[in-house]
Amino acid sequence: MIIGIVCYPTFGGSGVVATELGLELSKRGHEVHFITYSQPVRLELLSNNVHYHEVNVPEYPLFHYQPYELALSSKLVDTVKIHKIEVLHVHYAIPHAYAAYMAKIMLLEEGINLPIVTTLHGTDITLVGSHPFYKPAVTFSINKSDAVTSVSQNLKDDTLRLFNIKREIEVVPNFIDLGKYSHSFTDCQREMMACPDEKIITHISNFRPVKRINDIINVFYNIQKEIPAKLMMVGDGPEKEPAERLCEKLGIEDKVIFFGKSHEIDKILCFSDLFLLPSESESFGLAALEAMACAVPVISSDTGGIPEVNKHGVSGFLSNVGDVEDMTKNALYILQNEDVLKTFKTNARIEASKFDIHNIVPFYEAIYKTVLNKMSLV
Ligand code: GMT
Repeated sequence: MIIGIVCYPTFGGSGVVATELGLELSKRGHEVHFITYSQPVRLELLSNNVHYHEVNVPEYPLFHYQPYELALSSKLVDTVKIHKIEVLHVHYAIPHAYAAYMAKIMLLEEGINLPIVTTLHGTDITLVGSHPFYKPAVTFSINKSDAVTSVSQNLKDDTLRLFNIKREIEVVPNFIDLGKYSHSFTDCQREMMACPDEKIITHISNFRPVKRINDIINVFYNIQKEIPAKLMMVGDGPEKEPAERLCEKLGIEDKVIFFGKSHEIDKILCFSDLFLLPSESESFGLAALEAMACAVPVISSDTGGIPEVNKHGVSGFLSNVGDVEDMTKNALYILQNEDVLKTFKTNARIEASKFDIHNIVPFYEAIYKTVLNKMSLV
């Protein structure tokens, strides 16, 4: 198949999932075209069946807001025609599903019936999409897609609760390429980060308020009072600076390393003992899954789709949002006993294997085939 993929090219989970999906589809013999405003961060290699088409939005001073949807839908029309794209998979409803529908209508005028598959990732539904400013357009775009998927059962339930959805939503969970995370790094430089007796705790995110960064610092503050430990904070975003200030205030700045954005999260995870994800809401928690794939147990909140990934008492523990004391207790339970830590590490990897890319990507292929067949009947 010739598949177009529209996504956000940044470090966010939806862009990562879209990129990994495209790369896997190309390995399975499909031709994949990424269409977005810059090359996706995990799309390092282009090849004869992986292509990238940049959407440019010319700056024009008359416009207070530059019309990205307009530029994207025009680019989609051109790219679909030139490369004979058969199915378009858009990740994140806003504005991708909306722009895709406009492209579909324009293409129909030219006799091309392009099926649109929309994948809902979470923030497009829970945090942004349900805002009254966007809700009618998001509802319309979802209902006009030829197939809709969500990355967890919880997100599907939220979507059906928050929007007036008239079509089936299929749950296709996020996935992980376990092969990528199974080699033990010869350059896993643990000693550069911590002393042998120090436990290493890690958090990776885009440091938005929804990630509850202060809870991470406070849980770590409690942990390091009981056992030697270091905290690795990976990523960047609005809550990073306040977090650095909080570490200084608590006097733990020498025990917390802020990495900023990193392309080497697998290398950081390979020396981690525990992952913290205390988010306010999280449709899936791809970062937790990536940690588990590296055999790192997860202490998380019991919110959104996280319980579908992190199994309480098996791959880690779940606590109520904001319950720093419970998270501390659970973290210490895992970290203070080497046998317990070993069991949780093994379990984390086993649970992650349920989301192996090779098991999940065929679901998307089946959806593409179904929508293509439906188009040919029209
Ligand atoms: O929250 C983020 O880190 C970014 C956000 C995004 O839009 O890329 O992530 C969402 O999609 C990911 C991939 O499906 C999910 O793993 C995240 O849980 C989800 N974030 C939220 O729901 C807050």
